[in-house]
Amino acid sequence: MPVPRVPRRREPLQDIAGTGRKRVLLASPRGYCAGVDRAVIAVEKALERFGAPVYVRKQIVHNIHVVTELEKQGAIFVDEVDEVPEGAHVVFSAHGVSPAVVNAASDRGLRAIDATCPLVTKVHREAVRFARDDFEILLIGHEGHEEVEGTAGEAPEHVTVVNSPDEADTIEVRDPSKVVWLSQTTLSVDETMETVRRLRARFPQLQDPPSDDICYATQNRQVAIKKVAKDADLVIVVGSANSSNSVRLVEVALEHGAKAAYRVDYADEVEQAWLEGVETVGVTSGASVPEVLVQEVLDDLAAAGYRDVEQVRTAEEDLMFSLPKELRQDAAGKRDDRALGGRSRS
Ligand code: 2E7
Ligand code: F3S
Repeated sequence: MPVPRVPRRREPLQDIAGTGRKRVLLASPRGYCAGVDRAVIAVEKALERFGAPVYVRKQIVHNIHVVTELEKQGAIFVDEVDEVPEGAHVVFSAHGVSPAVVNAASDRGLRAIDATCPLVTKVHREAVRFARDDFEILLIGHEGHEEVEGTAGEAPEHVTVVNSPDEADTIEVRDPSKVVWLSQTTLSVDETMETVRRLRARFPQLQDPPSDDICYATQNRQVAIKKVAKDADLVIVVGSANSSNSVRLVEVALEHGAKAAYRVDYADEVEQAWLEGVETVGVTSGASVPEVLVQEVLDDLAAAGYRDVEQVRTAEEDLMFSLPKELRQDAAGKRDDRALGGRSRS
């Protein structure tokens, strides 16, 4: 059973007089991307269709609130498919899985529902194709992150993970005339370009991916927070500690002018001391964060005198994905082709 959460701060934030014009700049786009919307709905649909429990391999998305809410509805999160009873339904998380995991689930007779984001599947296909053409793939990303494990697992013999720009200076390749870079979807765009620059300085024949691997949602949220950060004394990013794209938003804010930036899971983690002397608070959220959590931060900020909220919109998002194919038929056997996504519109 999920453990109830103990509030961090019991006292409401105080409206301290003496600060100048208090305001909030609210970044847009923020929050749910199309891949997260689809993955969360996939778990809900699976529960509705097959009944509880439905097993989910890893966190469906990296957000503690989403996971806790789905647990309440009957989802059971496991680390590996060998923890799932034979014959049960298992959902693969939005971050994707390697073929080894797909095979292990099938060997166990599990009924798998693949909620891998289609934009991750695209990167998997690129990895398979370049490996087939005998390229060495330099996968820029964070070792140990589920997405990187899944993508690397498509062609383990061909993939070398490059964790940082500094690693680009030291990695070795077999044949410098046959190298390509691919990347995790949720990296900092600027840092990734720096890694590529340093790789290309060493391997001039390095090939680029056929299209951007850093996804539209990651890029849009970074562009929006850059615009907010240049005018912000403080930036608050709502998102969980293991959410790569949320953590990147804190870093990008600090690199683009925010005087301070913090990540919180919940509004009650915002500390009174952070607001000392602060006129402008920037607010955003990662791609796995439900909007209700942002609203709670805005409510607490309003109590502290930050009632003037201005949206800073740098893009419109309307991408939608259809449900995983295993869920596209309704209980009566009729096709359910409903497109999903776009909840991050605000
Ligand atoms: C899937 C993918 O769940 P997240 O916080 O994941 P990250 O990768 O940022 O830790 O965000 C949504 C998401 C992003 N990328 C889901 Cl591959
Ligand atoms: Fe997919 Fe990008 Fe979201 S890879 S899950 S659209 S952050």
